[in-house]
Amino acid sequence: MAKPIFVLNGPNLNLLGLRQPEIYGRETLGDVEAALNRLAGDLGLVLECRQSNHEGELVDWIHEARMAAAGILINPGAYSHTSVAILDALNAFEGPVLEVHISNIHKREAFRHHSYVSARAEGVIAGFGTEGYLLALRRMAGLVA
Ligand code: CA2
Repeated sequence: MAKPIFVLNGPNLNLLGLRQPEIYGRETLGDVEAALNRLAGDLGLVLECRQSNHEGELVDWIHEARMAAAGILINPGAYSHTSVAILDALNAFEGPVLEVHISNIHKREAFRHHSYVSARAEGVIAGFGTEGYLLALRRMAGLVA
């Protein structure tokens, strides 16, 4: 059986749809994951969707992906801007990595303009709202085909 795509969401993204809809929209993380799973079915992909508020847990899941995943679609949340540990873990993963940000990080505070993860990602989507996850998944289908 084909390996799944790991869809990893970082800290505070469990609050999607519950707070700050003007920045992050009204869809919950459950809504986003359901839409991703529907699209994955059309694309012939299987997803493993996880969210964590803990840097080390995300690192552990990226290590797990080395054996278990065909690709990683990740919104590292605020860890994008701080985590060399997540970058190092992604550098040890051999498959494609796509980075998603719901908001346009370049239009926001200066500290959000740099992402460590972007140095490893095949592609980055920012500012397309939650639709960015779906666009990234379409791209992922091409990368793992
Ligand atoms: O735009 C994105 O997707 C971000 O990765 C979201 C992170 C932020 O730190 C990054 O700079 C950009 C924050 C996620 C917080 O998500 C919330 C959602 C609803 C309510 C509160 C927080």
